[in-house]
Amino acid sequence: MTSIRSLALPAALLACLLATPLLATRTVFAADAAGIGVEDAYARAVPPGQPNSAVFMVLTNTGDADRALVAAESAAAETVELHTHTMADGMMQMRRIERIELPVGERVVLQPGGLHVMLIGLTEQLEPGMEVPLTLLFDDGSRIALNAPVRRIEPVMGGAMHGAGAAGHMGH
Ligand SMILES: [Cu+2]
Repeated sequence: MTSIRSLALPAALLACLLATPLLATRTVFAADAAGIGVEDAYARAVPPGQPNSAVFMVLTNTGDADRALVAAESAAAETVELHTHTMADGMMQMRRIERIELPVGERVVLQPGGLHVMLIGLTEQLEPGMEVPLTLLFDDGSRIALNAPVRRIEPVMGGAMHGAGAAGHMGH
């Protein structure tokens, strides 16, 4: 099976990513790009036939200005959107948002049941052991490229995932 990783990044950038674990923290590398640290990025493994998935991570604004994540790109999906979960009519629902605010000094957690980077129309089934290439775009025009390892994630919001009309969005 072809790994999504093979779709990925220019050699120089890939070398940089591979070198990252040698640094004290991943934040050191990412902050070079945008004053934003990216930690613990991972993508949700999906069963066969599931066309969508999501990527989660922790973003820390280590710079001196408020920032926002305004878009993301990935070769792993036809469409990539920024999403959050909100309560509507007593039910937790996912919806698209324009940006994820990253105030100075704050740590913003993208996690199941909350903020996430939505992968819509997967180009390949995501299985543990694979990595999803992802580029984050910020409001100052800067970008951070990373590879998010695929992990199996147990549903954490059991009840919320079973709402009517949520079938297409199960598990995010
Ligand atoms: Cu979503």
